[in-house]
Amino acid sequence: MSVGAADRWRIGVLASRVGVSETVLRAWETRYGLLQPARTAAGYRLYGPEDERRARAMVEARGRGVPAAQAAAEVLAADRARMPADVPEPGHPRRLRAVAPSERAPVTDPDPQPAVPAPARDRAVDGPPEQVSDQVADDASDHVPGGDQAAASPPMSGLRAQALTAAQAVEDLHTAMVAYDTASMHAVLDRVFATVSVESAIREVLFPFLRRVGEGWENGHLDVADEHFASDVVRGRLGALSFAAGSASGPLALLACTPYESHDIALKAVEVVLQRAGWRTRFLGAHTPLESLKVAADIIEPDVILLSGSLPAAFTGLGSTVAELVAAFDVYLAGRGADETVAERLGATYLPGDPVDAALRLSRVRNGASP
Ligand code: B12
Repeated sequence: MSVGAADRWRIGVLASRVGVSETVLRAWETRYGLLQPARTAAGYRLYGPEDERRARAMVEARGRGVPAAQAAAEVLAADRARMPADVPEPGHPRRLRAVAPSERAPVTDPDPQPAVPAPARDRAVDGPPEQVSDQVADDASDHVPGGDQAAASPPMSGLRAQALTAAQAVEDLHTAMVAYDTASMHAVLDRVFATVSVESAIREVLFPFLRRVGEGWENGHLDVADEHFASDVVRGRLGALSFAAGSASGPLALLACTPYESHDIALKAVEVVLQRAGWRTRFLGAHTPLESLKVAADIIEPDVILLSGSLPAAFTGLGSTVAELVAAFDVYLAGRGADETVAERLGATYLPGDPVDAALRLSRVRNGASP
């Protein structure tokens, strides 16, 4: 049967014909290869009757309660059984190859869940992180919507009987990210932050997600645009958390990246955790000239300066201002670009560990413990 122009539809049309959202269709396409749109000259997807048939079969299977991954596998298997050998199979790898079949752990339903309203922002000042974690998990357990279980991945720490696992959340974030679906990314993050402590969310979801984005960029499966988009969502979320006032009287930390350093998300995470531990913070962010850092430090007189650098050369060629900073303030170095040797060379102190560890370690040091 030949397919004419009238039988090709944009995604919105297919969505209304089949009765699911565009987001769900995109997820079924990127995740399971269920749909095989053609492209217009301008790059828009055009779907045809075969796509509609597969989408309807998927809807029908989902209606019977079949989990999404299984439903897609059944629809695609039925198609393969019907097809002559020389016809390209549905479910072919796509440019973004968001999740290759072999990589697919048991998956959750990509159908967007209703977003759980984020709990009140004042959760950030509930108390020390260790106490917050379990409390938040308990409070949230009634509100987290269910969904298909990712039975193979362990639940996030502090999590009781909820359906959400860290691996599943990372997976869902990735699926929404490759579809440039900001709302679904925030819906996933709403669920995460409603379920575990901020510290667990950072360590078990946000960073693994960023690392996965980095791998995707490195191996060519993701575009720089994806990386920028993902970074913006994560950083925005951490920025919103760090907006909390924090303590009015705790120690004061001045946070900055070295002059050539763009990566400031980890430092933002340190800020969030420090604030939750009762610190006051001032954040100067990426590409901070050391002379400017010194100007700010002279004005606010921080108890601690934390300099962050991810790139190997982040702490080289910094000039003489470092010596002035180190002479006047308690300066710590952190990030991939820092280690004991670098810190010793600059007369500063190395702060090891991931951002959550580092922030908690800094707090302990301020309370008299050794680093
Ligand atoms: C987001 C991102 C960006 C964003 C940054 C946005 C932002 N506002 O931060 C943008 C797009 C700007 C960017 C730019 C570049 N990026 Co980039 N980027 C990333 C990505 C995907 C996530 C970074 C991140 O926040 N990770 C979260 C942190 C917590 O995880 P982590 O890096 O594994 O860090 C561990 C420890 O080192 C430690 N840690 C790291 N930083 C800090 C900081 C503090 C304070 C503390 C306490 C601990 C700590 O915590 C983690 C342990 O759990 C990573 C991939 C990855 N693996 O992380 C690449 C990555 C870091 N980028 C990389 C590169 C090469 C670049 C560019 C040079 C690319 C280019 N050619 O332009 C530029 C750098 C420009 C510059 N002058 O800095 C490489 C670095 C390789 C290397 N070591 O040299 C990575 C690893 C990607 C890759 N796989 O190759 N990037």
